[in-house]
Amino acid sequence: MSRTAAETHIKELGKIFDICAAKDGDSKTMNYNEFEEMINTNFPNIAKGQNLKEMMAKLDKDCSGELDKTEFGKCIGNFIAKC
Ligand SMILES: [Ca+2]
Ligand SMILES: [Ca+2]
Repeated sequence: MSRTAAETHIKELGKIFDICAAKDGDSKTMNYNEFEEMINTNFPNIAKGQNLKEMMAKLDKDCSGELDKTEFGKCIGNFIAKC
């Protein structure tokens, strides 16, 4: 069965994480600089006017200082809720 449009979009979002998180050589987690660049490059309209530091702090559930893919998923979930 070929991939649906929805599945393709989900896959693309995962790819965005992989590409942005890999900037510092560790593609498993996204540090603040990577997060900021990811938002500014990919979600400038949706995230407009938001405090990115606060946003990241809220998403970072395990307080590791970086976002893993699950935490990134919550970020996307928040965006969907706002759309
Ligand atoms: Ca990284
Ligand atoms: Ca984390």
